[in-house]
Amino acid sequence: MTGRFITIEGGEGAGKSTAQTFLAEKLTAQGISVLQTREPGGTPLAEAIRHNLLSVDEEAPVEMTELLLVFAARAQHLTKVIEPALNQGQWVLCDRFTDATYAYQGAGRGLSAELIGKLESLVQGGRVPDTVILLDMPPEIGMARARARGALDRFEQEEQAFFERVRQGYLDRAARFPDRYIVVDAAQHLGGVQKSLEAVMKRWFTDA
Ligand code: T5A
Repeated sequence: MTGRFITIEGGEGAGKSTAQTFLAEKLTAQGISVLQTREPGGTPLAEAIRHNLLSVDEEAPVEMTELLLVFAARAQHLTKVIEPALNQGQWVLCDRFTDATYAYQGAGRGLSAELIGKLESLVQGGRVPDTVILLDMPPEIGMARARARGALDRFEQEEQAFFERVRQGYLDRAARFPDRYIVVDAAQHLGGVQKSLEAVMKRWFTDA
């Protein structure tokens, strides 16, 4: 028995953590064993890499270093946390995964999808999420939420055009992989987002 691998994606402040907590509570109530995790991060070493990636006080990585650090953290996280959990039949809810790399390092920074694809194969073999929930919204709404929360991290300090490219990068991936992607309008009020998520879950149980 293997579990289901669900990732939650979107721009800054799109509501990913909030959505993940909501999904975890609902799934747990259905008797499903859920593991909640995030990227970059999910193990002590991967969290240390996250700290370096997001920090505005450390030396900023060049694009290629940023890409390699993201995949280094992912290799650790996948091997130590995600694969064992799936093999034990747990459902893994992960706040961001490789689709974020295509959106941020690919569409955002301009690194080629071919290069990202090579690293994806190297690090993940054939492992891809069963479902990617994309919380889509205009970047300015998410950035207003991020600003309201306090100091901005290194990514959050990027210019508006960067976030527009990231958003388009995600939407292009969603169009390319319609079987895996579910796009949710994240600009609606929280109750509306949760209703959409409930509809997604209903589909999982009817399809099962
Ligand atoms: N990154 C990551 C890469 O560049 N490449 C990669 O491969 C990977 C994996 C990680 C950074 O790393 C980069 C991208 C990122 O910049 P992060 O912490 O995952 O950073 O990303 P953030 O987007 O910064 O995460 P946040 O925690 O800021 O945002 P969330 O989780 O999307 O939003 P959340 O749930 O914390 O909500 C934000 C606020 O909005 C409210 C919440 O209560 C909260 O206050 N909210 C709503 N308000 C109104 N209406 C709704 N529908 C709401 N939903 C939530």
